Amino acid sequence: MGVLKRYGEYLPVTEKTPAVNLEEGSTPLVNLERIGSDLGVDLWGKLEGCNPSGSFKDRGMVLAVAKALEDGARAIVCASTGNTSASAAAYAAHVGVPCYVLLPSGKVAMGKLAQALIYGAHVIAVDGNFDRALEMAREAATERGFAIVNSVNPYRLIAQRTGAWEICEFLGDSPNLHVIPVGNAGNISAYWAGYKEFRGMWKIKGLPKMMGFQAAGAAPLVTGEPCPNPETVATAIRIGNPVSAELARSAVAESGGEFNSVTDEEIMEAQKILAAKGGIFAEPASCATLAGVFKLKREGRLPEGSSVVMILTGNGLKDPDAALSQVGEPTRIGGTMEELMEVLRP
Ligand code: AN7
Repeated sequence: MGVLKRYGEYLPVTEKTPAVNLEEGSTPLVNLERIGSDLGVDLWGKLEGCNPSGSFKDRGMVLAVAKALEDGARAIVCASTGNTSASAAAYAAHVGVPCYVLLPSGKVAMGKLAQALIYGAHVIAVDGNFDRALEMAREAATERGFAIVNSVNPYRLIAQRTGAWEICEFLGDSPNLHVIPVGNAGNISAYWAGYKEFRGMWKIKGLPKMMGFQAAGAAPLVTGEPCPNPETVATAIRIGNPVSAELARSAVAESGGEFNSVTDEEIMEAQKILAAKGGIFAEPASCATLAGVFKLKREGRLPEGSSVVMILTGNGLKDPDAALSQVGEPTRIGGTMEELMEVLRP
């Protein structure tokens, strides 16, 4: 029913806030039995790729855009590795407000670029990485009086907490481990706040350990210092200087969790396994979660029987190039039944 409608009473929504709604949120939480039983855990995937623009960004964007409208903003602006721009462009189009998006040139997955363009945003390709594009977007917002809808906008993280509430409502408790990809570090911070708040309001017993996974080539929270030239196949999390680093550090420390990194090879292998043994096609950044769970298992640090929720942040269809680069070709045949029978072997 949309995040503002389902959770409006727990969000900063007033009678003046426009009821923006693309039916975001309420995403499936799927039990991944085949993969989980191999690992000896109760493994769940939260399918954030089922949101209207195909990523978790819609949860927070709906409130950020509603508040921008309420405040009379003339336009919205963001920098993005792809998903924020797709989401901002979608909501801007839905409500009819101009949208400017700054993207690191050549480093955004094809589906996300197509989304921003088809939704009618002004798309600006910046010769620089995401971190630089974000600095520029922030300055431009101040200069022009536009609403910035990156996660420096507090409404984004406030509404992203709803993901944690949905998980707790569905499971009847929090999971033991919350496994999540980390880029700009907003989502892990929002989930932690969400779990703590849910415990206060609805009296669940536990809180999860927050396990944040970064790509090895863009892992500032693992190394402890900004990464000037982030590089990874998981372009969504190709971020060297996370805005919400401090909040994320507290989330991990308070929960007794950790930051860790996974290589591009591990990410792509996990993407294949999630698809071929789970029936879920998630984009590479999202698959840092399963790669991380495998890593914990290899290191003997995945407690037997624990409940593990992975936040599968974005839809695999956004980045078909990444998937195609690691699978074989279709089996080609002419149009005869003989040839078909030849290849239909068990
Ligand atoms: C699929 O779109 O930063 O740690 O500009 O698209 O909250 O930043 C995307 C981030 C994980 C990391 N998974 O979340 C952007 C952008 C996917 C993402 C992340 C992103 P944060």
